[in-house]
Amino acid sequence: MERTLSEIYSDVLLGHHKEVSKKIKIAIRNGIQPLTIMNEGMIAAMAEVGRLFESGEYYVPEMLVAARAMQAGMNVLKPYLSDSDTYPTGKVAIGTVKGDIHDIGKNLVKMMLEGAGFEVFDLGVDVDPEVFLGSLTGQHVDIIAMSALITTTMPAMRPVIDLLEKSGRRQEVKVIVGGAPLSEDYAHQIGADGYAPDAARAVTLAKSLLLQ
Ligand code: B1M
Repeated sequence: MERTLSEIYSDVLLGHHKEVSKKIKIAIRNGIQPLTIMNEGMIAAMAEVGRLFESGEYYVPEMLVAARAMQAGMNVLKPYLSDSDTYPTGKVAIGTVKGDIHDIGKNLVKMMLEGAGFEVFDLGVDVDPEVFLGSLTGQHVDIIAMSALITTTMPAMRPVIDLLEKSGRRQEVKVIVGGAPLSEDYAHQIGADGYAPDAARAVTLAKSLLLQ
């Protein structure tokens, strides 16, 4: 089991997307839990990609091929990440904030929410505050979910909440935030309804907010 996981880890790190897909299928056949594959094989590899980038051993192209391998693996894992406990289905509009094009974490949150029975509208990356607000038009949305991966794009979350307030629509929707540089405290400061450190806890948070 550990060998397959470490091969998945290395293949994500090196951006071998076909190998990643192949080995994930083998891991699933061998009974390794999808969340173990995701956390120990794939997310751990992306953390190492970040470390290598910081230390100057990786550049943007290496990050990009690793991201492509990660995305290929996520597509294989998607059907296995569903949750049988799907009682409070709701609607979520999710996006990565203005100025930020990182979407792997956002896509993972989306996949896990869908697996838990939520209907998710994906607004994409580099999303303007007006587009978050616009997602409420013509449909009922329970939760707006924002992701940010860079310290300089975190401040793009507050304008979305301010715009919801100015337009008089803040009370009709919950706002949740997440992404590596975020914290519970930051979420509180900007007036969000909740923060989740990872995709699994984003699902728990979304479910709990629907019950409020
Ligand atoms: Co960039 N990048 N990147 N990058 N990148 C980081 C974020 C960085 C930390 C790398 C580093 O220096 N160590 C750094 C930011 C530093 C900072 O904050 N100051 C950085 C930088 C600097 C940049 C550029 C500026 C580089 C450049 O051009 N010089 C540039 C910025 C572009 C832009 O957005 N304007 C850039 C570009 C890129 C690529 C395009 C090459 C690529 C992204 C490809 C893509 O997303 N399609 C990329 C990548 C791959 C990374 C790292 C290596 C990996 C990110 C990732 O996908 N992780 C990243 C380093 C790192 O994270 N260690 C890095 C895996 C993913 C599953 O985790 O997204 O954290 P994450 O999601 C987690 C949680 O955060 C949480 O759930 C997920 C886990 O379950 N979560 C939520 C996320 N969103 C959530 C929302 C929620 C709840 C939970 O509720 C709504």
